Amino acid sequence: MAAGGGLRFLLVALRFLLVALHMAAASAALPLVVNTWAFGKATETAWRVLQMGGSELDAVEKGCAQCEMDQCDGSVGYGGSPDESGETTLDAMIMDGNTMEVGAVADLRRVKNAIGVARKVIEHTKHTLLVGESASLFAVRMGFPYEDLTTPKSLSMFSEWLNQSCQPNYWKNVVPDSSKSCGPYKKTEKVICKEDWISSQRRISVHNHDTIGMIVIGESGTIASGTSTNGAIHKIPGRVGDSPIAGAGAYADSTAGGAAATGDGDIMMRFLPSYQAVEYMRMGTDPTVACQKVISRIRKYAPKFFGAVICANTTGSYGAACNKTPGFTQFHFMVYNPSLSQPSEQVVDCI
Ligand code: SD4
Repeated sequence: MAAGGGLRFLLVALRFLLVALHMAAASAALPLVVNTWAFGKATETAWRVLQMGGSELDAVEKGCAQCEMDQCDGSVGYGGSPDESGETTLDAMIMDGNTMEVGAVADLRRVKNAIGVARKVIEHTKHTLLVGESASLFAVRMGFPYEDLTTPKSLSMFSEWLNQSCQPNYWKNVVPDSSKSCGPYKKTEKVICKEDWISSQRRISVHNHDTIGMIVIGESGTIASGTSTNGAIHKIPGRVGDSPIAGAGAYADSTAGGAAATGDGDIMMRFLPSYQAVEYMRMGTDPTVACQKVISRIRKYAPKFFGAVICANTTGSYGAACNKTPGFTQFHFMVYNPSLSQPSEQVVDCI
């Protein structure tokens, strides 16, 4: 009897060990594609690019471009997040974790393939970030067509907002009172400088999130990352968020790891969360914990900010974290690695 019990215990222990080994292998296999939200077609495209012999940068570019074409969640790419004048503008970046080169565009107008243009910034300039009309001119020189980014849907979002007295918006310390009426606004004499962190929750939330952030790690350990977004709905024209900023929207260093962020960029970019997460992983911190640490740091100042971060280290281990708020308790992200036969949607409970 006792010997039988011992054997059974041994078998159970062995099974646990096998499951644990399998899980370790599943979470640390290369190559790896991880991206924000349940944007599975983007994951699949990036994976296919790698399988066909493309580079990690190619995979990030084409994966994010898939979302730009599909208007993932109706909001990456054209036809989403109209600004205060009704125009859709795009932000994107791509980073090479071997050379630490970054190409980025911000406030890009009338060009759909923002991450494609960002890639051209790496390939054909010595700059890092091009913005606004001049970025569009650069895009045209690089062979991208001018296209209208407005759609019937973005027009109706814009007119709905106008009909709601331009609520919500991003102004403060102005007259007329921006919490009640549309502009044009003038500055008030009295300026209340304290940031209303709480109100940020109203502006970008789980209902209007926009960003694909992607990390790709090749078999050799080369890491690339990137983002593409149409930013914050009803933004003040000229507003640029975290997504095209290296270290904020995404970061990659083939000697440490990769990370990408999504959420309220006006708040998140002040903390360079992607850079910070990569630095935590460089010190040996597990990717999930690295993601959690950057979320906790931001939360000290902005308890109700909307945001999430994905992290992956050089071995192919990955994780994610998000800030728990009443409307946002779980974050969905996508993973593809050799232990999976298709893109896998994963969920993490927010902290
Ligand atoms: C921005 N971070 O422009 C982007 C928006 C976003 O999920 O990621 N929403 O602020």
